[in-house]
This record gives sequence, C-alpha cells and structure tokens, in this order.
Amino acid sequence: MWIPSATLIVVLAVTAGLCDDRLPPASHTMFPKGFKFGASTAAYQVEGGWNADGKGPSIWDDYLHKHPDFIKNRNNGDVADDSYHLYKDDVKAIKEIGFQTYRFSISWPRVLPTGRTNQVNQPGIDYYMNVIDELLANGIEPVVALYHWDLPVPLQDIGGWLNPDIADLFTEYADLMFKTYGDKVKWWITINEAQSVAGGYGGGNAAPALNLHGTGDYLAGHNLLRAHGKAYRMYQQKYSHQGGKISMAFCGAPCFPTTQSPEDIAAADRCFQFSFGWFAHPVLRGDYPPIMREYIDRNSKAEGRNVSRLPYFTDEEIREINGTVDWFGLNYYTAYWGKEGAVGANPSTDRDSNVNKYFDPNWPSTASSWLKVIPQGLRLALQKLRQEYGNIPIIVTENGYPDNGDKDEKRIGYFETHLAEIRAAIYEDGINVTGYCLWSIIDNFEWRDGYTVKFGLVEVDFDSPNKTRTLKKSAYWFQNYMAMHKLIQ
Ligand code: GBH
Repeated sequence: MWIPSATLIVVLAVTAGLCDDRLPPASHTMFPKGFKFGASTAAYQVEGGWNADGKGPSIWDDYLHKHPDFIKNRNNGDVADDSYHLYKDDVKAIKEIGFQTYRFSISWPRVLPTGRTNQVNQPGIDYYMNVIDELLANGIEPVVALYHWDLPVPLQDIGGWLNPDIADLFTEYADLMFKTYGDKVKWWITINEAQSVAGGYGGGNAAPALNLHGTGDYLAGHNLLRAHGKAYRMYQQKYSHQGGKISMAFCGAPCFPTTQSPEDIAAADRCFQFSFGWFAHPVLRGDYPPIMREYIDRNSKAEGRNVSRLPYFTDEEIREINGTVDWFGLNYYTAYWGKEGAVGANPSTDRDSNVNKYFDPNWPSTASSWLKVIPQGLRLALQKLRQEYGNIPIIVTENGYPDNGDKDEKRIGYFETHLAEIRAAIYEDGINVTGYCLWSIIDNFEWRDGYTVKFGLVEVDFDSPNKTRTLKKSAYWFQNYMAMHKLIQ
C-alpha cells in the first residue's frame, strides 16, 4: 500500500522541481515551459476519398490520373491512408504517443469542388469539423493549413497561381474556413511551402509540372504572396475576435559557406535569400530581398528582356503583404554546402541565385536523394532567421526522416539530434522556438516516391482493406522522449 504512494510523492517532487523557476533548466536537457510537440500530415497524402461525397478533383488527382507513370509503382493518392474514413485511428495514435498538437491541411476542392464559394460541399465541411472535434475531445490542439498543394482543377484551368485573380479566390476560400472553424482553430497556416508550390510551375516534379523555370515560378510565387497577404488582412478585419495566429510554412535548405572567403559567405547568404527570403522577406520586412531583385533584374536585362522575370509589387501591395505572419512556420529537412557559381537550367531560380549548392559526401544518406542528415543545418536556419527577422516565435512545422520501411532506428537518431540542435538554439542562441511538429504521424503518399518512401511514426499496411496502423519503435521512443524532456505545463 505505501509503495505506490511513496512513488507518487517522488514523482510529484520531481515534477514540482522541474517546474520551479528558481532552478536552472536541468543542464538544458529539458524544453522550456509551454513548448509544444506535435505531428503533421497533408490532405492529399493521407485522406484518400478523392471523389467521395461530392469532393471535386485537385490538380494532383488530375495530373496522376493522366500521367500514372509520374509516380513510383504508378501509385497515387486516390485511397492513401484512407484518413477520410479512418481519421479517428490517426487521432488515437496522436493521443497515445502523447502529442499536444496535430497539424493537418484542408483540401480546397473537398470543401469547394469548383474552388469557388458558390458551391459548398457540406460533407466536406462536416469531415473537417469531425476531425477538429475529435482532436479537441482528446485534448489535442489543431494547427490547420489551408493549402498543401491540392488546387481545385477548375482554378488550374484558368491558370492557377499564375492568374492574379487567385488572390481573391483564395481569400474567399479562407474566409469560409475561418468563419466555419475559427471558433475552434487558433493556429492557421495559409500556404505550405510557397517555394514548392512555385516549383510546380517552374519545374516538372510537382503538379501542374509546367516547367516554366525562371518565369512561371516567380509569377506563381508573386500571386501566392498576394493571396497570403489578402487572406491575412481579411482575418484581421473580420475574425480578429477569434484570436487566432497565422503564418505560412516556409521551406528551404540553408547553405554552409564552403570557406570563410567573402565570396562563399555571400553565396551562402544568397542561398538563404533565394529560398526562405523569397517568401519571408515580403511578409516580415517588405518586398523581395534586395539581392533577389538585383540579380534577377540584371539577368533579365542581359537576356534582352525589358520586363524583369521577377514581378514588381505595387507600393500598396508591399504594405498589404508586410507584417502578415504572427509566428514563423519552419519546415526543415536538410542543408548544403554553398559556393559561388551559376548552375542549373537557364533561366531558373537556381541559376539566378549564382550559388553552387552541393551535399557533403560524408553526410548520411536517406531513402530520399534530396535529404542528407545534417542537424547543424537546423540551428543554422534558426540563427539566420533570427538575424534576418528578429525574435519572432518559431514553430518547426515539419522535420523528419525517410526510409524504405526497415531502418526505424535511424529515424530515432534523426529526431534526437535535431531536437538537440533546437535546444541549443533556444538556450545558447536565445532563439524563440516555441514548438515542433514532426513529419509525419503516419506513413503516407510521398509525392513522386509514392508509398515507397516512409516518414511515419506509424506504419500502415497499405494492402489491408482497413489500412491497419501499427506504432513503430520511433513512436514509442518519441512517447518516452516527450515524457522525459518536456515539462508538465
Ligand atoms: C515537405 O516538402 C512537404 O511539405 C511534405 O508534403 C513532404 O511529404 C515532406 O516535405 C517530405 O518530402 O524531387 O529532387 O526535385 C519538403 C521540401 C521540396 C523536398 C521539393 C523535395 C523535391 C526534390 N521538398 N523537393 S526533387
């Protein structure tokens, strides 16, 4: 009888001690009070139900139905994890592991099949309400992204992100989402990885795969920024009473300078400005990074163009877009060495940046060719963000390790080393990192790699009719990690 109560006393004493502000923070092994852990997914990668209950097609549905060979094993997201029907299983896993937040995205064509607000799909609206209610009932806070790459096809038919009207259309969609879910959702992401979205126009690796490199990507990026700015201002005007906090999820791989020469240091800075800076500078400091403007205008002129490939904002747009994130969402996976050198297609964002980016052969490889393990790059990105944009609260909105389903120990090592870099950034650099959402709670549709590349803490048997979910070693590791490194709030 007395043994459990003695244990309880010890537990309470330890817990009380950890929460005591008079104590030093346990050799910086603990995350600060209030730090939140969570896990992420995206609609097209997990939901399935691609045409269920009135959902309209997205550009990914359309592109993969027309070009099945685009994806390994001719896979697509028609069924995926079937989270459209099995979301309760996902929430159960999130709860069991012990996360405080869940980051997911809304499929625009599931709620608005034509992309426009004159036709609302009620079952789609109900689906996300059910997900949100299930999360809240389990004490998990939703973090909701409005756009994770699945544009309604009718909007692509009028040019998609190349059409300036998209800013108003996105704002109307966002308005409906804030109105519908804003009483319950307090953390919003407008656009996930605007740079990757622009890449779908500038490159050939993502829908709509237009390959308009050096032109379409800048134009899409321009309209993504206009759309984000408009949606943010609309929230401020109509929904500020809801008290939500809005960001974008920014991405990029920072460069370490190859040497400490001024040329290499400048090249590493351009690597940052042409990736993170492209979208973060307009929303945090106003307009594009001056170095982007300078290099792209100069190259455009040299190509005999009278109009720069990087569009200009009006003064009003610069003002409207500046100051439109309340926090900074950071997706970090990998980094490069950088040195001066024009590489890549001509013209292209890569060539414009005049940075030669390359991986160190000593950095561990993963199942994704674009991802080498280099945790110090996360701290570098955080330091650079602080230097450029001040002490804005930062939430890591994605970070994770891909394998082919057999090396879950390496995933554990990836998390452990990256979380250590976050603590170093917090305690040694004084950077305001307030949360961490890993990618991903569950194995899912990994774009061009289909289901062959896995990022999940939870394994899915894609051959079973009910998509059986099983917690991996890394899930139990994470459960224990949070229990040992996180203060009880
Ligand atoms: C994130 O993108 C996405 O937000 C998420 O949906 C995705 O599942 C996750 O990462 C893991 O990939 O094919 O060689 O041209 C990360 C940034 C940008 C990395 C596009 C891969 C294409 C590389 N991604 N990039 S390549």
